[in-house]
Amino acid sequence: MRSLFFIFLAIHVTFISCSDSEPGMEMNEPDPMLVIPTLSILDRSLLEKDDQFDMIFEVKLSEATTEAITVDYALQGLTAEPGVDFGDQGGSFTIAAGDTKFELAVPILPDDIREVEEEFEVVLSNVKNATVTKDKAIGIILDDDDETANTVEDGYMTSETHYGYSLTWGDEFDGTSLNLEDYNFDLGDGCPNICGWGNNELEVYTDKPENIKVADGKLSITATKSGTSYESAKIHTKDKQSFVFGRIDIRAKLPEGQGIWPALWMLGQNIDEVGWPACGEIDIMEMVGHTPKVTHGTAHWGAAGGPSTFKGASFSLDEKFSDKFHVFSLVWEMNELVWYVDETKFFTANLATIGNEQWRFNQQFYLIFNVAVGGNWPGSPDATTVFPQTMDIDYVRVFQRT
Ligand SMILES: [Ca+2]
Ligand SMILES: [Ca+2]
Ligand SMILES: [Ca+2]
Repeated sequence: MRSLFFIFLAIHVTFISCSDSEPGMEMNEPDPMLVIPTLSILDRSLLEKDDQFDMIFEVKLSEATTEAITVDYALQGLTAEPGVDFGDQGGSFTIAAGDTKFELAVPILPDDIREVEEEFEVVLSNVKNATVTKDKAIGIILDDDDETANTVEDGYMTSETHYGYSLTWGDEFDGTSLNLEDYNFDLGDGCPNICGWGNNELEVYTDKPENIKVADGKLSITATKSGTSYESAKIHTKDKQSFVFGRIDIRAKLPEGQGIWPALWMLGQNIDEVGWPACGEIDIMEMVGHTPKVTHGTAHWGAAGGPSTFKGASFSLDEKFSDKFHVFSLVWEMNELVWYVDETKFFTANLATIGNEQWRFNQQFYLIFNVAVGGNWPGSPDATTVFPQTMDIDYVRVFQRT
């Protein structure tokens, strides 16, 4: 409203000045009073550091003008917490007449906790004497802390709450049996529909306590060997618990050895309608047991019937994933998947890198936990493989943005 009034005033002044001088002389010269620049604020991404510092957001004008430009701004926590991760004051600022930019400083507050990357938003409003082309900027705080503060005796531990999220569903495995309101078993060897579970795997899945149990606050899935046959377990939450977007934390200690293939993964809830891999697959964690210090995160997609196209990355530790618990996290937004181990980011898949036609990940997915034996990727167990082999899961927590 006020800028409209200003334009009206400027035109009025021009009109009067024209009438007071020679016609045609000043009409060709731009009147500086008429310049209404466009204003934008740029996104910013910086390491957290150990001491407080200012994250500088550049506010740019398309050109200088003779009027000062005043702007109000507010800071909003998305996954970064106001007053904890960044200074939470808003306010106003002025771009002096003749200047084309302003540096807006937002204090970034340090801590010693390892975290996933955190976001806040700078929102501009009530801009006078400029039109606005971009009135919001995302500030990303990249973590630079080591794992020490988040490490307990048996491994890495994530917080029970995350700012900007609420817990949608989870399982701490504090009972004495699997809650069948949340999970289904896959049983057998996959035959006749998908013998070897699509990968020429060797195991037969059971629901026997030797292969799957809930005790001591953990879900344990154990691969066993009897003669030349192998038994293990596989559970999933299809039609019972499915999700779209959020942060998923799974704390697990992995098995190891040639031919052992633990996985914490997801499939599109629409798999029965569209088939695999058209439904999409998100492998939050896979490991092949002959490389026990390396896990993998992967996204798969493709036409029904396969083969799948995929993109992923691996994450390596100095120690074996079977030594201690680690937390495998997926931070999943519209058009973006980000994989973490112990809150260290190691892979991002997004619309830009996978492509709009191929993106299957803006829909409901369900969770799957299993330990396979043998198969195309790891190959068969050999004389070095020790049985039984167990994957312990301490918790699975699904958080969604509030
Ligand atoms: Ca922080
Ligand atoms: Ca930190
Ligand atoms: Ca637990």
